[in-house]
Amino acid sequence: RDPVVAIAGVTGAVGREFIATLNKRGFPVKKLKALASSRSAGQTLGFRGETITIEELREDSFGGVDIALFSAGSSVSRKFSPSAVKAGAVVIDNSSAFRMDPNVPLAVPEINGRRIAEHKGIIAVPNCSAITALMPLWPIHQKNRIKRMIISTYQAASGAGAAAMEELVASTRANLAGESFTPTVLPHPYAFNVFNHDTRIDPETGYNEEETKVIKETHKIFEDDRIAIGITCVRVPVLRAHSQAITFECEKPISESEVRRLLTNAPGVKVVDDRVRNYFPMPIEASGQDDVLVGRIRRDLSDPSGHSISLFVSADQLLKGAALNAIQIAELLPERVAA
Ligand code: 11C
Repeated sequence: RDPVVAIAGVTGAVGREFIATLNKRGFPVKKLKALASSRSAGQTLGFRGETITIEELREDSFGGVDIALFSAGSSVSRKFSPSAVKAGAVVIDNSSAFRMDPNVPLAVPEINGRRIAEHKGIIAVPNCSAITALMPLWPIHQKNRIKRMIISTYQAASGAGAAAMEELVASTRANLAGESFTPTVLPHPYAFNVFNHDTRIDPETGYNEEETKVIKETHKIFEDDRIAIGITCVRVPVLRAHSQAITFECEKPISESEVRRLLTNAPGVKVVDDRVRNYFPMPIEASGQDDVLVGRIRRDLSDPSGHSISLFVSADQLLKGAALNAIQIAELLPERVAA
């Protein structure tokens, strides 16, 4: 039978994309439960011709729910996921709450979809910067182990939520009108600016939490703790797609044409690499697309040994970085596949 699906955090930027993605992929839903904080309870939303009233997320919200999609931050996931699991639901969690738990699969279907069947009630969606980097790196890593990678991110407002997206628009408008604007969501002025990712910096290492997450999650997803990773994560004034400059070093020599061939055949990846037209991945084009765009495929000239390649990547943070990856996981649940 078709599953009863609950969305916790339905009014957030990812929550809205859960609904759009369920519809776009024709995911069968017997009944949708829309859950959010008490602030949004009582509001309504349309789903497949029905009007659904948003209910307050509570411990007893999950009776009869088969699949619970969570995207309301890690403290909400920590508080309410156990009740969902106890009620018999499979939780697909977009937060960082359970990602490093050895009992929780950290899944990108194109990379380690086979891990989904091992779940014990919770499956975690990786951090969006990790998904964006690993989608194009995986097909290469399978053929020629990547032993080192250096990533610089250009992260969009959507990663900090719907309120940050609104702050980017409002602060840009104010800036253009010559008015002052005091940020309340992000720690620094956002319009016409670039700043260090807005997570806590480890005072010892100098790395922000986003960077640390990408390192740890890459090791878990690729099941290879020896990969050396250098990373710098910053926020740029873009609405919803993350970009990254990536340089990686393989164990054996690798050519540009081999990388282009592997990426052309990779599921969920689209090569956009036109040197004549100077046309490469751009967040404005990645926005709204399911595929991770990859281009600027070229030799890393700092490594004359021919083991290293550089890339530029853009992917919709709200789709492959979050909602789409979660729904792809739901599509592969053994409970569903068997039904
Ligand atoms: C950002 N990647 O762009 C973050 C958002 O670990 O799930 C998601 C944080 C996480 O700020």
